[in-house]
Amino acid sequence: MAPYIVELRGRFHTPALAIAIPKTIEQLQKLVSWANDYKIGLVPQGGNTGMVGGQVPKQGNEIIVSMAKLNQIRHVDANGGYMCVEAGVTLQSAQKAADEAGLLFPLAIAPQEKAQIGGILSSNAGGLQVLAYGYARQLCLGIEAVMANGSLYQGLSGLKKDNTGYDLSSLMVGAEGTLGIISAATLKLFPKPKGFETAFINLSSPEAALALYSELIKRLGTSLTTFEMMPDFGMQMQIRHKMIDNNPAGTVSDWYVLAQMSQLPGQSSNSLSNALDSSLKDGVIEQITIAKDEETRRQMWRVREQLSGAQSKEGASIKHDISVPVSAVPELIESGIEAAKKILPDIRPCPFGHLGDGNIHFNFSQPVGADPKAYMEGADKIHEAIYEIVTNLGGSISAEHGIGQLKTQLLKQHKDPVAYELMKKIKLTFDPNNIMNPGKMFD
Ligand code: 2HG
Ligand code: ZN
Repeated sequence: MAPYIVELRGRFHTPALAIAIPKTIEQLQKLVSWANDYKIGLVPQGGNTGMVGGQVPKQGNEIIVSMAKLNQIRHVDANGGYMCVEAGVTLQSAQKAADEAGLLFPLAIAPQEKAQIGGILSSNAGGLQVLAYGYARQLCLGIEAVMANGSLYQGLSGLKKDNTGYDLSSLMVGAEGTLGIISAATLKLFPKPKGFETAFINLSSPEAALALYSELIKRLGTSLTTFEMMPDFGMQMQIRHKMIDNNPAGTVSDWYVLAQMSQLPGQSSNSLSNALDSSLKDGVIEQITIAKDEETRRQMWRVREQLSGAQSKEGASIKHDISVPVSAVPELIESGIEAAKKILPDIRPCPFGHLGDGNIHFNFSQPVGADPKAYMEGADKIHEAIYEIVTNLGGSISAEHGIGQLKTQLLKQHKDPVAYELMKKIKLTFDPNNIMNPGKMFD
């Protein structure tokens, strides 16, 4: 059972009653209908890469439903610009299928070889290219799902327009398996870029990063596909743990930005470099390193993608996956660090992530040499301080990782009360016996 119940963060340890691995949609329907008759909870699971415990049991009497074997690419419609894939298809295989058809499936989260489409949609994942292409819900045209009574909702559609009442597919995307189990989906595809311009940028502060972001968006619009920020602590950790050979920026600075522009067919090249040059002249940034080849481009991406893993090598971390209006990010970071240091002076802040989406992973590594357990026991005070700042800035307590079993209380506290009550009623309507991922989203 271990591969199914042990998750990335090592925070949840509840066993399951059993693991079921359906090979056909009919088997999945029969399993769900049987579970509904006997009121047995089902926990749908994709690549087990979720960060809030949505994909692992909470009570200990649930069956984990692995979607791994429902992994057919049903079809790719290159002219229509979409493809239909089953839930267990990995992100990497979906990207490959699009690529082979001469198109792009732009969702970019790590680890691509593990994360599966069903989990990505159920958790409405975001990632490193939301800026230009949107998050999972915006990349999905429709879904097929097994509902609590075993019936099959057939909402698969290649239609760009379908204005026929409630959009149930959209509702089930991001529902974290609490309304039904997504078994397949139609996904939007995009023109493949002719190439990329990727840069690693040294800068002195989140304010500078925000100024750079606003300049680049003005000049490049949606061809700016990635804008990610990280502190030097993130770089130092990766060097210390030999996860990278060297700093791709060449020199050390307090902060770095990974920016990428996709050269879409018909666009002139080199605009990222031009835009960056002018920010360099204006003194907004300190230095620019442009990836000269594909290997360097990949290295730059790796430094960003490995950050979460690097933090786990550094001991326990207290995490906040939050969003605020983009222009409030510098204030968030400054006040957040100040508040956390007041509580624990040696705490090591590591705020990083999707600045262009206003989504910062406001993580804090334990002080050097501290006892991880004792550190995590003090997490509530830090959470309280950070969530208070987030709320005052009009932000969200979960920007992209969802609610799972980790944030059920926070959801209750922070969601608009009218929305929260309606959400509970929707849950009851879809799943009256509470067999669909029980204890997730709501206690
Ligand atoms: C990322 O952007 C992921 O790297 C993980 O969403 C963030 O570990 C984290 O806090
Ligand atoms: Zn993220």
